Amino acid sequence: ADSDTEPEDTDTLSGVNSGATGDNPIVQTIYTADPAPLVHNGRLYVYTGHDEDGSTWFTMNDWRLYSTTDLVNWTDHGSPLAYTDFDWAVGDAWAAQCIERNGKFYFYVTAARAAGVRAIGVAVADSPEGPFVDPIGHPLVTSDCGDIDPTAFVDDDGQAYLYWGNPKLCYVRLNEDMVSYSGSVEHVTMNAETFGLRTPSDPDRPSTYEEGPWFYKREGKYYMVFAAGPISEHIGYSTADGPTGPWTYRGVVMPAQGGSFTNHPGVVDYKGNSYFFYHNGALPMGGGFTRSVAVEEFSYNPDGSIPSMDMTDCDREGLGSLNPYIRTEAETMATASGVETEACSEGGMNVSFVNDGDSIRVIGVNFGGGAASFEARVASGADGGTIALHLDSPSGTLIGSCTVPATGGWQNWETVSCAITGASGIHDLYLVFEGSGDYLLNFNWWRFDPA
Ligand code: FUB
Repeated sequence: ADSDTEPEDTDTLSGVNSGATGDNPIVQTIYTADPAPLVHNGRLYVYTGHDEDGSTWFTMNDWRLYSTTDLVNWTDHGSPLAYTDFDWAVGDAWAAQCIERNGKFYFYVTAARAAGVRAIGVAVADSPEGPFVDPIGHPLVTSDCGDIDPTAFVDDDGQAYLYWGNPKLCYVRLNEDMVSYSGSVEHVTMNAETFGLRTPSDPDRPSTYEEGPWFYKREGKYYMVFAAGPISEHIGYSTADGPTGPWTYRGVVMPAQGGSFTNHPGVVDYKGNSYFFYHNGALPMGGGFTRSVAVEEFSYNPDGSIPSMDMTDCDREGLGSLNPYIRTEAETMATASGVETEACSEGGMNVSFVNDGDSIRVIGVNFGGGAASFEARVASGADGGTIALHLDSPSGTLIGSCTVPATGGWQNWETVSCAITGASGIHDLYLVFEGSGDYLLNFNWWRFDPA
């Protein structure tokens, strides 16, 4: 990120970000999979896997992190962890979940310990954004369960559980340190009653359970939401009165849809609503190995059951509006057309690989009584360009135009400003990039000043 030459723009080559219109997928700059939501300090974080562009297998090298406070604008936090952070791992940064206990964040991951041989690892950090380190230097669990897809939960009595597995569903009781366990690996009973009748039957899979368990407790009931087969996967769920079962199959949460033969659930409550995260192949060039994370809002039925949901590219109502008079990271966006992100030398991420006509949409910007000026933190190793600010559509009312000069390097940051007229009330803000040449500018953050 601190080089003065832009590396190859691989995402544009594969077409990943040529523009989605709805609020799903929530990430439109890279392919993401296996969502794992976590609420901390009033923010909703979503950890994801990362399908490499052009993958023809689950080629995944790192995990990614995004966060929101309104469910429409997502901030890109980059990669908090990669398989290379585990000395013992050789690849396969597959499904993971991060949970908090006593102010520490425990990131349970799938990674390969030898080619095609996977294990469950753990990394720990003092913040949800990392940096995460492997505190034990070896896999946390290896077993005969098919060691992928960990999900962890700390019960009200302080006992923590780690479930995982494909084709089996297994669990261990984690110790209070969260990085070791006591007792043996337990195998969960799988049959039609516990995890659903599989049709057609499969000698290796006595129920619909495939993989991707998501374990949590709500109003005294334990939930196991999981990817179910046969392939293409749908999402099913079971419930139990205790943390280790016995489990009772409850039905389908999401049918097989969306152009990816896998799916992977993540369920969370945030600001009084319930959200179901999953993945599909909805982005351009998307499919089974180039997936994208999406989310649906839902309400539990009065008896605690989960309704069945379809995948949508919905236009969600934002939970509140965005204050443009405090600094907003440029990598906070509802929809991204053409742009990418990369690590920024000033910290966090910046928007990168910006071409003429690319744009970012930020939903629900509350200009209040009016804005007088706009500031942007920018860099350009080329000739720069213009950030044109439009309301409500990429060609809507033009409220200002900010010129970005050449700054002598893609990470040589300068703050530029321009006058604003005609911005008051709540609008979607489109930041439209204009200029000539291959790449125009990089963009770290922006802020308006009130009139
Ligand atoms: O993303 C790689 C694997 O695909 C995950 O571990 C599974 O849950 C499936 O989504």
